[in-house]
Amino acid sequence: YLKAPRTASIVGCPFSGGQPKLGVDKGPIHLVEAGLVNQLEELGWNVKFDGHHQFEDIKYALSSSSSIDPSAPTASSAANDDASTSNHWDPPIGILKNPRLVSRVCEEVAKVVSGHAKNGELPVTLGGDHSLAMGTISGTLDAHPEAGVIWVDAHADINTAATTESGNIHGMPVSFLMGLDGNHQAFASFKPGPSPSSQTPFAWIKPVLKPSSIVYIGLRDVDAGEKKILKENKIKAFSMHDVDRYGIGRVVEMALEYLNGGYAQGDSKPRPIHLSFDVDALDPSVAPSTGTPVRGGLTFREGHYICERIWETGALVGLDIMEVNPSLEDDVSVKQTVAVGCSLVRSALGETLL
Ligand code: 5AB
Ligand code: MN
Ligand code: MN
Ligand code: MN
Repeated sequence: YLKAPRTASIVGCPFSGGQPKLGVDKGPIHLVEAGLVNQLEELGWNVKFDGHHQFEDIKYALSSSSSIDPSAPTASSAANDDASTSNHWDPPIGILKNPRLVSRVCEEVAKVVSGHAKNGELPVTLGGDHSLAMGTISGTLDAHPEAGVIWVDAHADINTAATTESGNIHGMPVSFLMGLDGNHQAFASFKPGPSPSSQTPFAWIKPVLKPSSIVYIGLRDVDAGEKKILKENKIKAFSMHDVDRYGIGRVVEMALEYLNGGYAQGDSKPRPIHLSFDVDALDPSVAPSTGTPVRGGLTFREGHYICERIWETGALVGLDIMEVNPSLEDDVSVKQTVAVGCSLVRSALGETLL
């Protein structure tokens, strides 16, 4: 299995603002320090990596242009392990935490990913929390408007501002990408101003993801409001129950057939695929160091099989590895989770096929 030599661009995103636990911003640093760049080069890839993205300038621009009263009450300011503790320049909107920061960071990521993709490179984004997928998928769809998304996760990440109970935006990216109603209402009364901090968050996101253009694999912890959204929008989802029932082989075939159904008929070229992989899709015994682990997940092989099979289609145009948190669990667990993150990337980039 030898594909033409290609360039992979590593987009390191040390970002944790979409959820409350510190440490997930260290995920990309650990993945790179574990040797990911060399590993991909050994697979024959030309790898571009010019350091992790620093979102400090975004924070600076937001804070220094803030027109928000610093004395205004903010959300939680209690626990110091709470990365969602809000900044005076980014108070919650409804219960959404860090909305301006998450929005601006994802906007930046969208530009970077789109740029690489339009350059014919394969963007590999290392998170960071899964709110970043608003950026990566916006970027992929900007370069490949016809792409479909395979979202591998324990969670559906499709809460809207109207359904979220946590206010953590890493549980919401899909709803923003689809432009679901529950978000419009939340921002309808927002009065945008001229400074970066006073613009309406997420207004830059084009609702480019059609409900029929995404398939989930691995779901097992879906909120009631999310279940309703999945049903109403007829979104294709393979839960862990389906993985048990059909086996991972048939599940991935069904997912690919679904995305390719009606696509480019008469053309043998498969539909481009963006794979967004949240490591909490894997069982916590396989990937323990992640912020929202849920029992009963994918085995090591099931997770890797998904990556291998998607590589085999030759249609992969974007990859995310999200939610590795090296601050959670013991050293052995961290090493294991980081190693799994690296091997998922290698599998998606062709390692395991002979
Ligand atoms: B992850 C939950 N549905 O909205 C919420 O890790 C969890 O990116 C979201 O999949 C998990 O807060 C987000 C309860
Ligand atoms: Mn998840
Ligand atoms: Mn997720
Ligand atoms: Mn998680």
